[in-house]
Amino acid sequence: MTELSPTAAQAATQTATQAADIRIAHDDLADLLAQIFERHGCSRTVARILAGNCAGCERDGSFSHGVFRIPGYVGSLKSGWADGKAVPKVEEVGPAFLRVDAANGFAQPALEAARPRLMEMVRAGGMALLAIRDSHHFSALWPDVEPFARDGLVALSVVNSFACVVPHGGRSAVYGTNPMAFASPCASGDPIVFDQAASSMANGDVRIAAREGHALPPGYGVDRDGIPTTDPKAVLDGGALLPFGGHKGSSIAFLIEVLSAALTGGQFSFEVDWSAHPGAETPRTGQLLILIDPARGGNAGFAERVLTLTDRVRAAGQDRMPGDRRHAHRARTEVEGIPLSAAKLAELRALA
Ligand code: NDP
Ligand code: PYC
Repeated sequence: MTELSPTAAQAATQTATQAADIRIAHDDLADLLAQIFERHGCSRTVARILAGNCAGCERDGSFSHGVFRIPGYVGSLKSGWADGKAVPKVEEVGPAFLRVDAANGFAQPALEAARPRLMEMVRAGGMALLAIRDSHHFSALWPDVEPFARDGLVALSVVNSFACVVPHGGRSAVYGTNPMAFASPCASGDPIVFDQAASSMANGDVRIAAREGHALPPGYGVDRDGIPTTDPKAVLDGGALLPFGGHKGSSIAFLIEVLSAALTGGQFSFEVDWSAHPGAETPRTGQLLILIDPARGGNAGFAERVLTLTDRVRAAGQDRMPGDRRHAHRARTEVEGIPLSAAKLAELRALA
């Protein structure tokens, strides 16, 4: 097995581009995916939101959460685990605090339902918090935060998933891969956005590595007996990932469980039990989003200040900022189309 290098996302970009037989425009892909979601039980509104989100991941080279995820969405819908017709219930519980009961639906429609009032709150009060519960988040997190930064806001979001990560020094999986995404306006143009799992890598990338026959880097996972392994299949088959950065990543994973589940009223990752729903893959948990209007910080030049910082980081030798790869991928696929293999397109058409 060849080892994944240098990051899972870059390796996947290479593989996807090499395997591409066709190029498809973002809107055409979104239309096709919306047909799949509708066919498998989503309302038109939910189908369009999930399709746009998933096509956006494929467009940006977020392959661990692009079309690769469609069978998992379909599995959750067909098995009755997730409700594609759920109507989110938005409740205002304070001047800057919105709560949404996603009613066993997807997290992205819950965010869309809350968005107008959330924007009014942050414009009026300088900040706003959104707590989503009983929701399924099966995607990258950057699509949730990046649009807010394009509107001049700072955004931070966390979501928990399903138990597949051992706590530092632990023997059994407790945490999900638990991503955190942060977005900030930056005077150079595109916002600065990072979106990263609290685990050594995303579960989706482990699955892609298993499919492609790549070994994981050492120190990323353990097998079902808790023995360190670089075999992605051993990690998936009863094994687990480690948190990134030892005890520090473990504490971040803990924080994300507290904010996404305890605070919102959602389930902890270790409480997700889809055993009665064969084929289900979307974790039923919760999500927290915090928005801040940086103009309230008293610095009218906030975006310039962020640019000053990123310039210094680049000058110090960091060859790219988070989001650079994705934004470059987006710029390229908007011109050339999104690369897809003929086999994947046929699979999607069959599902539609
Ligand atoms: P990566 O490690 O691939 O990337 C994490 C972040 O670091 C990205 O913002 C990336 O930017 C940036 N980055 C990567 N390499 C560099 C570098 N050399 N210099 C500077 N920045 C860099 O992500 P993960 O594997 O941790 O997560 C992958 C995806 O999986 C995320 O989108 C996450 O939301 C998703 N996920 C979703 C879960 C869910 O429950 N819904 C659970 C876990 C993960 P860039 O994007 O430009 O490469
Ligand atoms: O890739 O780790 C992951 C993941 C979990 C839930 C959705 N994506």
